[in-house]
Amino acid sequence: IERPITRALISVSDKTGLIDFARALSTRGVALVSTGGTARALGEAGLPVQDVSALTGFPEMMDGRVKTLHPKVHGGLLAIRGDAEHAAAMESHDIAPIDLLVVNLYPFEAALARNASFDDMVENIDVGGPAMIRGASKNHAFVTVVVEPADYGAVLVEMDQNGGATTPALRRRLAAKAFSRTAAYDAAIGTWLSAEAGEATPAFRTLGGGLAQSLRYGENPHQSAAFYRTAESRAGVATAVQLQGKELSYNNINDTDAAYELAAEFDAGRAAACVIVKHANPCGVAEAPSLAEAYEKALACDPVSAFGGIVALNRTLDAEAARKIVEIFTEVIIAPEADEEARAIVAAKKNLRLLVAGALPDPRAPGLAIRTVAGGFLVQSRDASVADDLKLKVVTRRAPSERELADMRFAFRVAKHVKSNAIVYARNLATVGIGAGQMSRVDSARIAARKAEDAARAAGLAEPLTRGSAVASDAFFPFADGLDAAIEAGATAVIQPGGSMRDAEVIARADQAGLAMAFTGVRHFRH
Ligand code: 93A
Repeated sequence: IERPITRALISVSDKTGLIDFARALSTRGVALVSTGGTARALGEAGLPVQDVSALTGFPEMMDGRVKTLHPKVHGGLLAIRGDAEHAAAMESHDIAPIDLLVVNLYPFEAALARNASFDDMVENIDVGGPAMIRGASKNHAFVTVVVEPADYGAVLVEMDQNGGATTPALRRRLAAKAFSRTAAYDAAIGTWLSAEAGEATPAFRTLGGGLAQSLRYGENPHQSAAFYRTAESRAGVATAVQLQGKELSYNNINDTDAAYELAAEFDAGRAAACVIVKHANPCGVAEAPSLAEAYEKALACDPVSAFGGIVALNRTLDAEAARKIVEIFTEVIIAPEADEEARAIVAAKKNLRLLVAGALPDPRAPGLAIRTVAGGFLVQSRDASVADDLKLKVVTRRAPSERELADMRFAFRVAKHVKSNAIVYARNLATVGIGAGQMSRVDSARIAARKAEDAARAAGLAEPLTRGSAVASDAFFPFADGLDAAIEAGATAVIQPGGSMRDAEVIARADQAGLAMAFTGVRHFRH
């Protein structure tokens, strides 16, 4: 049998719904105890209420900093009902049980939102409220704790159904909510004070991180920025050693990360690979027997965009590759290592940043990806699906040739790292046209083909390298028109996740054009 609620302590800053709730309690025979402002509001509404200072025998003092911090309050909340010793302590110190605690805290978050002064913020740090909430929540076996007006109704409903008592289930649920509330409240205070102290926020510390670098500015000069490391010791831009060059900027770091994560998708034991990135998208990617050849092939894809790009390699930077890379303006080179000769060649370009990461990150490793949204953030597991591991399902009458198959996997590997909608044409293990970040897939396909035409013209080729290429799409073709654009560009093989309502239509179009097409069953959206 649960004990009915006989006495409630109410101390609320947000007085929404207060009077109705207090009246309902009072009508049900619950005695009310309250702090200054709350007691005044109840009194004005004609409700019988005992002032907490009358209960404690102390006036509220120090501007209200000390009002409920007293054994008569905390003893009443924390005493184990039915325990002989606790009962004796209550008896000898004249402590009466408090069965229901109704508290909402000083509006610290609201003060933060209105940009209050430092002193104002400090005054808005509630001490007695959280102390009572913690006490009542710890003792939820007997005490009901309510930290927001939204729960007033549920308490009354249960009281009416249970002879004036709440159920253990409700008390537990409310206690859990109460601890979450004080945790969030303290986190807000901690974050605010950390910022005031010029430190990393607790959120970053929770990730085990620390400040890696204060940045001159963010994506744009009017934005402030900093670079933090997490405890995750993934090889990459955050853990790499910068051997030379200007300080890294926000955009450099972002682009270098994009480039190196893609470079790491290429097994260094199989071939040398080079990735050139601009604005976080690859503008040229290639595999070849040597890094120098891979760089040349990657550069040929889109030499216009590659100017001022980031170059990422999957093997130790050697002299031959270094000589080629320094021929055009490059912002950053990142590789697992750089040999002595290569370092000397790069040294001639004083501003060029050279980073060695020590290793390639494992593309299959688990990890988190985080991004902010207004008022919150999104967390997801890394996209750890690797092209080599995919079981391809050929859906066309014609199966791809070995060469096509190699280019298909290559193109899909790259497409994973291109902003959606992504279309990637590849031939001979090099990208020949990349369409990124368009709102329609057909636009991406057309842009990629057009870029290939431009590259061919610049190189004096008779026809664009998309002729005889494999094309990858990061997600299914919703309509056949995206495929039409690829057919027009001369692609002979297609790799895509499949799964569209119109797959049959798309497959029929591929068959009609004599294309080989395979489904991966895996989508690679990237935004
Ligand atoms: O300054 S406090 O940390 N010291 C206290 O002892 C104390 N007890 C309750 N703030 C304290 N409170 C808070 O006062 C409550 O959490 C509530 O937010 C507020 C209600 O004050 P009033 O009833 O005077 O409006």
